[in-house]
Amino acid sequence: MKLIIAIVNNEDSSVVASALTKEKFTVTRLATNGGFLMVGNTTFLIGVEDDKVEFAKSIINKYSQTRTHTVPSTGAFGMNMRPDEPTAPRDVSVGGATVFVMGVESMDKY
Ligand code: 2BA
Repeated sequence: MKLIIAIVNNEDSSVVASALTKEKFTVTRLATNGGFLMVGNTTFLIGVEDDKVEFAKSIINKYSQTRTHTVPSTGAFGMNMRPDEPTAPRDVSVGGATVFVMGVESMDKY
């Protein structure tokens, strides 16, 4: 068994969750924040049998889009923690999803 940890843009999270549950995957959604942009995203925890990992990843990939996020010139972001040193606005590419796959030693439900 594997645990998929998938970080998905909030704008894609509902459609990703729907597509996964439609295919009988069980998912947990966590409300998370990126450390760089410090904006909300969604982290999915998905426990899957080994032979279903690629199928789950293909669904996440299908519904997760790449977007451009403009970082303003203030210092309130991870890239520039000093408000007295403003930087020029810049565009950052975000996503699609960032996906980790981890081995699971055991899974129990009590
Ligand atoms: P954030 O940390 O807010 O990062 C948003 C986007 O900013 C990233 O998009 C990347 O293009 C850029 N970025 C992040 N850290 C950077 C840095 N130190 N210098 C320059 N640019 C940087 P994605 O790579 O698509 O990541 C989207 C979100 O996925 C991230 O939000 C974070 O929440 C998560 N993530 C990505 N890679 C991760 C990793 N290795 N470990 C844990 N979380 C990760």
